[in-house]
Amino acid sequence: MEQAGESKAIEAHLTEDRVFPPDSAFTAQANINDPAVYERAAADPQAFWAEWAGQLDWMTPWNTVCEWNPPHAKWFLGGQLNVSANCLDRHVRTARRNKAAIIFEGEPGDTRVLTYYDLWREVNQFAGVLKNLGVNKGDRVTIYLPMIPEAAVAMLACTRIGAVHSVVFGVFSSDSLRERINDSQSRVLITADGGWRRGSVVPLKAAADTALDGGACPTIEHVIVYSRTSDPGTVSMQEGRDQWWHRLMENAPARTEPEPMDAEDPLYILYTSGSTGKPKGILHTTGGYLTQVHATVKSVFDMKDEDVYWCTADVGWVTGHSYVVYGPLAAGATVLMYEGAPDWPQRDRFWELIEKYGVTIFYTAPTAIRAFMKWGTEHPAGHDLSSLRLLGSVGEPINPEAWMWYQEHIGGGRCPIVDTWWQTETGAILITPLPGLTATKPGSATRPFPGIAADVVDENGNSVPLGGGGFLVLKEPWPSMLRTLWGDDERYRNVYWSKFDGKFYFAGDGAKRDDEGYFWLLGRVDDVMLVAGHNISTMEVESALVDHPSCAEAAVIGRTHEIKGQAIAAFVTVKEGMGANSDLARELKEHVSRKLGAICRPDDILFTAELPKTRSGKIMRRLLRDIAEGRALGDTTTLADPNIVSSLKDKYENQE
Ligand code: 6R9
Repeated sequence: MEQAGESKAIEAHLTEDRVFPPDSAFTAQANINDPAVYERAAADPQAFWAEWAGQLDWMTPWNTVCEWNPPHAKWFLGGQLNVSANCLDRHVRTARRNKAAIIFEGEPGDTRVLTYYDLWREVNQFAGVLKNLGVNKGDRVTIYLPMIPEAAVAMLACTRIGAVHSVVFGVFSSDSLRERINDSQSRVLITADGGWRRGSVVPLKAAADTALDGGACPTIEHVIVYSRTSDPGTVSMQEGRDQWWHRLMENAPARTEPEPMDAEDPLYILYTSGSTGKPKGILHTTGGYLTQVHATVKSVFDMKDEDVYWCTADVGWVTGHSYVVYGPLAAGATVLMYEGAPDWPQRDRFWELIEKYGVTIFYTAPTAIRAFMKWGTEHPAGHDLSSLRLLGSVGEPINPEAWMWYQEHIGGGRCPIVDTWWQTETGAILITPLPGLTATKPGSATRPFPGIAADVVDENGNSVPLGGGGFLVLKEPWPSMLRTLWGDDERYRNVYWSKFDGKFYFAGDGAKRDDEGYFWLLGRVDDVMLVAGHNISTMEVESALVDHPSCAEAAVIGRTHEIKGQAIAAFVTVKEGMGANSDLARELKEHVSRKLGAICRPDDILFTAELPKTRSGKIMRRLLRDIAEGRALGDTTTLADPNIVSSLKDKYENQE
């Protein structure tokens, strides 16, 4: 989101009456089961957050909970702590010492279990490696690794010595890597020879070499290479610059003491792509961030010592930072980490893993759920998923149809679903059910987490009455919020704070609230369509399409129309074995019309085998708009598969 959309109010068309009250047995055992938590937190949010912060290990206590000079917040001022000490040392002093911290399964089927003590030992040593290479507190380190335990080791080792990490998603190109290294001015790059994806090697070291070629990243002094996929003898290493991880570890000290960090010291930078311009370096700091990721893991995922928790996100995404590494490890949880693709070697790999490790909590994205729906129910049905007790969703609005499928075919009708709304910028979950308290409705992220002041407002910043739609804003600071954009505070103010004159944080999303105050996320406001004077959310039309038994996934956009202003165009993938033809197209248009009203009826339906998505699985409607308007395609660097848009472009142009 670079500028905010123009819409006045987003109309709500979709109705959803199904309600699932919390199960009394679940509530009885839940970490949070006193409904008064909402009022208590609303009455004194600072006291609420201070209570959670008090559950961490502090080296020096804070003296001020929150200092708010809009748009800059500081939390737990005066306090000092270390993130790796909170994720490791305090557990190693207890019976968790020998508990599995990370259960790893590589795509080829290799497995490793690291206990808290193992992870503590590795992090101590690797922190020593970084120190020996001259990395100091405040220095930046770029991490470009596959989804392997060393990614967590590298991140935690940085936090141990106070270095600021910038993780770059392992499948990003050399250009993206170079841009991110140079923006953060990293001194060290940590990478691997490669990682496994669908049976092939993703050549990370080769991509890193291209990024660094010819002195293109002048700040990089050292490259550390982990050997994952090949014989070290076959990898090209640059003398004086590149060193093997395993060699460095041989000479590392056994212990590296955790550095006391101020609560507001930078913890990490994570780049997200803006729709225009260079990527934004989201900056998170130490004390508030750890407080909120820990609080949400305990409250939203109901994390217990007995759980086996699996979040399928890559560490290169914020979900991997907050809910694979920092939140769960701060809570002393057992985390399953899987390297590869869900359909390798077969489409049941995820269900096989859940059965194999007895996973109890499973957190994934709607895009994955829709892929599972498309592949058919026989894959989960072939496995015993009875260990599961809680399911989560994140990344996009989840269509009611996908929600129902998830509940029935994965959760066995028994598991609460937490649909969690948040962003790279928010650091942690902000809108979500609490599984022991909240009655859920398919497609709604339900209510703000206790202590979070979310609202839906109109163009003038006035709160929209219940039942209406508008812009999602945050009216008070929260501990894990971004502090600024790395090196560009002015852009931070412009992007997030300018729409409502510095008063509210504007998330860039549209939302409506129902009569009970439940939040229904409607997607990015930049995607909202204006059809004959009506503001229609792409998300609602997509949900109506996915509700049809033949439709697997849909992406909807507005294209220019002489009379209506915009006409609705839908790109649709169908389920396995369904015929994509003009009869179905007609039927789908009718179906949407019946569900949402004639105003929402798509003018065009184009069938396609795949939709263009970012690497974190979000549909890129901006590119579909370019296709439909016959424009040159905008920035495609964050696409998972750039071939999809070019073939769609051909298809679109030839149908007309
Ligand atoms: C965590 C993450 C943030 C954007 C956000 C919104 C969308 C995420 C959602 C959701 C509806 C949910 N989003 N979770 N929309 N319901 N449960 O995804 O961070 O990659 O920064 O994306 O994703 O549009 O603004 P990030």
